[in-house]
Amino acid sequence: MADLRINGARLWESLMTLARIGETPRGGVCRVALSDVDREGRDLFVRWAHEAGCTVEVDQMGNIFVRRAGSDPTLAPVMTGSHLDTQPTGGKFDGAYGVLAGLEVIRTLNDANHTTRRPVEVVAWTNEEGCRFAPAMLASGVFGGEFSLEYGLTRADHDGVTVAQELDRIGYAGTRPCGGQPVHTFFEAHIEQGPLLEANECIIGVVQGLQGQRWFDCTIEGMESHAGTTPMPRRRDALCGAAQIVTAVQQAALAQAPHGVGTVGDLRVHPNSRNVIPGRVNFTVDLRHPDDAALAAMANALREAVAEVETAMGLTAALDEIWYAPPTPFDAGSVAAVRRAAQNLDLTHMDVISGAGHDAKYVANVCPAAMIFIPCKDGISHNEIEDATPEHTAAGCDVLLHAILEADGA
Ligand code: HGY
Ligand code: MN
Ligand code: MN
Repeated sequence: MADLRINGARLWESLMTLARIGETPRGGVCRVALSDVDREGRDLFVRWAHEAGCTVEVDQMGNIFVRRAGSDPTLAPVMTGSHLDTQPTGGKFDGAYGVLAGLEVIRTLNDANHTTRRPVEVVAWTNEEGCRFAPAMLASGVFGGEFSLEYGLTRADHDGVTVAQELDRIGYAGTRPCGGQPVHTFFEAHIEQGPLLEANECIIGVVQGLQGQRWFDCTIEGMESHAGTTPMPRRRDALCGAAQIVTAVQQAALAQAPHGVGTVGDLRVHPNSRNVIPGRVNFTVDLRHPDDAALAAMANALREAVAEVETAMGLTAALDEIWYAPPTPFDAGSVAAVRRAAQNLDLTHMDVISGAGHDAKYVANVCPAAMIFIPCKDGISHNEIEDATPEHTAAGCDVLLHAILEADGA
């Protein structure tokens, strides 16, 4: 089996076919979680799974489990997978690569007529991105026991529509319990979404773990009034207050250079009229750092900035920390299996820490887990121009294949 290789052309073709579902005019993909387009992508994956002779189960959070039987059904499966949902201006590879690389491993094992001892499962996790329903990695989080099922199902989007309602609507409200099943090992293949592999001319990232992140929702209340008649000293301008906090987020991250990052990605102004002083602003804050203490310092700096704006500008602020995900190291044995596979395949590789969150983070709560990164062009992701190469997608999938085969033999 050491000489077994996946079919890179078939994998690339599958990636390009899936990318047509939700494709955007700029060549990206918009398959926001539990939308009709997400359902179309799910349906395609399920069809391909059946064509590959697999069984398919859907759990209570809509996670899709594709299983290829092994010789001993009593053994816990070796699992892989990622997510099919994307950002609104997402790319062809974020998430989709890990799901279709898993499917390609199954197709390759079928071609080789190889029966593994353990079942091999490929999972498409619901709502990894967290852009429609916060927090991110919601459904893998329920599977990994980080969040309750009730919490997961009741997360609502900006229109108040819940995960449960959307799972029902698109026909993916499964009956399989979410979590509680044994998993031997979980491997996730993903584009790096950053610049390190390209900068170091490496094809494979051996992911040591994920950095920590804290998400906040912030509401600033001021006073709507006339843009023309209200003198500046009498204003309580919620957007001016929010603007100071946005700058404070940037300063908090820069103060923890080079690894600290801080982002305000979603900001809504009320009433959003050009000649009304904004009375309310709602926005999100995403803070991340590989070191927990530095991350806590960034969060404290944010809280201080919010308090200052309240006092100085006569505004009312509510800062709600909705999610804390500490830095997570992966299982050393599984990380070593990824490294061995890259070495045996003679692929350039380097150790990396993931700047992005991934489903492997929460699956690691219940079993040994590790990740395989491949480069993406200029390190760009969460952007419609996200790009990768057929060579790299194939190489990462070969590493996934051999890491799975090693785990199967373990
Ligand atoms: O935000 C992230 O890191 C991931 O894309 N959910
Ligand atoms: Mn992703
Ligand atoms: Mn993403």
